[in-house]
Amino acid sequence: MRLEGVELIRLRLPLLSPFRASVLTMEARDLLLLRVITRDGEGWGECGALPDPVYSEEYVEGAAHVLRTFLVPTLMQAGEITADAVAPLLARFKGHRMAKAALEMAVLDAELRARQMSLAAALGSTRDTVPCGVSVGMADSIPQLLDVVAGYLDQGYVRIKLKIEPGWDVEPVRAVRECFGDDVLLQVDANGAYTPADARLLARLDPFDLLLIEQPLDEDDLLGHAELARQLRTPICLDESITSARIAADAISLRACRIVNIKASRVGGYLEARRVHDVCRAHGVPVWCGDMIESGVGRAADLALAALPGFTLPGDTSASDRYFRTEITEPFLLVDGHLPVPTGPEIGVTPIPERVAELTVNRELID
Ligand code: OSB
Ligand code: MG
Repeated sequence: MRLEGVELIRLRLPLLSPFRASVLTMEARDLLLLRVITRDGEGWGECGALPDPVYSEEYVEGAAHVLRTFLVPTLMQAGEITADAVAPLLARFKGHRMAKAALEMAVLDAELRARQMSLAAALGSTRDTVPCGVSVGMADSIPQLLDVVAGYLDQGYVRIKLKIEPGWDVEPVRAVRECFGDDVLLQVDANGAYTPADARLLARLDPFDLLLIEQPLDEDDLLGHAELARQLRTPICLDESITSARIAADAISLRACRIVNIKASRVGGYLEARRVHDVCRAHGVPVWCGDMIESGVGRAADLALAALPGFTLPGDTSASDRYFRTEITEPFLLVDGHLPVPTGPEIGVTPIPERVAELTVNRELID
């Protein structure tokens, strides 16, 4: 297909409750959607970048800039393209994986629509539904945290992830274990808030039988994670550090992690995410699907990814009402702790024009 134009759509989706992690507090999700226009139809992509460069170095305004200035013009000048060709065509531009991922996703969506094929089928996914966990932000007090966790367990979420940082780690974990018992699947995510000197503190989490501790150290500290792994019983899972299939292979060889969180946006797209999955599966390393507080567009594609056979742990792919009052697609509803894998052609959903219009801050057409 040939790209005739790309629309950058900036949305602001108010969150039902603020989300707090070591690196951010968010009250509304400011996000970037992409709509590619081709002669054969349109395609949608969502950019994982947050408004500020606090999770990774990318941010919404930066992603819009690199798309507008380099990535979109390169694809538009390339003539006939396929989704497989997007990453190689953009490879001479360094980094900017989330911006690239959004563009590849939109091209992939358009291609799958034209071929009447689902993303799940294209990726080789094997399940119809995906078990879902929920990521619980830091609270102002332990009783408030316990209320929030109780609510999610009532709704049927099959796994709880607590955001932690120094000063909010052992006590919240202990309180959740004491209140809800040892059977709850429980894990923690530090977003890099600790240093190698915190090994003894982090070892105090070992008695609580956590599934994993996610990204305790800085993203570029693979050796530090390997050293820390030798001092902890809790398995280390990497999120921010894993930016490609090659880095995943390196991290596994170095024994820096025993589990990998896969976010397509962080690794440059769903096609690379599939390769990260394949590398991990070949090494017997379990993976699960992360989330960037995405709208229904990203969620639909994430569910297709999370239906691959190596995704043996519940992901952060929560239902639409975990995040938003207004979802821009048909909402994803939790049934028995699971979400359905979209079966329709393309990534499985189409944004509802009125909803998009209602939440749009800015639209820009590149043609
Ligand atoms: O580290 O997984 C993370 C949100 C923003 C940035 C980073 C992360 C997260 C989450 C969100 O944990 C999980 C969710 O969508 O519930
Ligand atoms: Mg994380």
